[in-house]
Amino acid sequence: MNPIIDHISLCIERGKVDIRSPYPPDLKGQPGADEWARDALEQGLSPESILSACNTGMERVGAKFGRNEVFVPELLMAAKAMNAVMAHLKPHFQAGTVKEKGTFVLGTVAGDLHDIGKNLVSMVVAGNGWKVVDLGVDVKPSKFIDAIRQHPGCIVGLSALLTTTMANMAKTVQEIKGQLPEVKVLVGGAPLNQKHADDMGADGYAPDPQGAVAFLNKAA
Ligand code: B12
Repeated sequence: MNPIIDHISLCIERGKVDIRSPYPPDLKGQPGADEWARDALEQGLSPESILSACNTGMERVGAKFGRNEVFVPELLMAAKAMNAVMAHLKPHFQAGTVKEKGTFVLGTVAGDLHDIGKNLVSMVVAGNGWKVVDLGVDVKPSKFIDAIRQHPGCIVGLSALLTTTMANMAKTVQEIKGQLPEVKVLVGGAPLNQKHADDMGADGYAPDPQGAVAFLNKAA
């Protein structure tokens, strides 16, 4: 495996954003996620392999968090490092946009502040020819409904990363379906599976951005 991939995973896991970042102290003065991502692309590594390296880093820091070995500040630094990589990847995922196929209204549900996965879905879906209306994080059902009314014919995507906010996701699906039954709703996020989606009354579940694109292209 290319050593740059390991560097990227490590920078995400340790929250090393760029060479100027003094955090973490033992990596001070060394290149960070920003520089390694740029080098990786210059060396011809694929955006997908770089993204996969980021996910490895995120999984590792998430597992450490689960074992109480690191805390929220470390997760925030990991997120910041991942955002530095995503800034390099964005043009690659958005390349090749042709005529818009439709509108995808996307957001992280109420109570949930995780947006890295949602942002990836947004980038890849936009890169596949869809207009994305990103409502951000902590989005209440009423805000989704307002956006749907502003974009007739849209398809909706909901993201949740916490088992606790899955209940808010279910409520959001129910409120959308109650008021606008014709609107198709796709759900995703690490704690979810197809059964959760079915139980919530969603039209689809996808584990990743590629699955979201497949759902949208089929639903369009
Ligand atoms: C970074 C992070 C944070 C950052 C988020 C920063 C940000 N801007 O997003 C911060 C520090 C804010 C944070 C806070 C918290 N976090 Co946190 N966090 C993480 C961490 C480490 C990584 C998440 C991530 O970005 N993964 C990488 C992305 C690319 O993956 P993803 O989000 O799963 O998205 C992919 C798929 O799920 C899918 N997808 C996502 N959304 C959608 C939507 C659609 C429509 C589709 C189709 C697909 C899809 O596609 C994406 C790309 O493949 C995870 C651990 C982990 N390994 O996941 C914990 C984790 C999610 N957090 C956790 C917890 C507990 C918290 C806190 C409660 C901690 C606390 N005590 O305060 C708070 C909650 C804050 C809140 N109200 O939301 C737990 C959740 C446990 C649970 N199951 O409920 C985890 C699992 C850590 C753990 N091991 O315990 N966190």
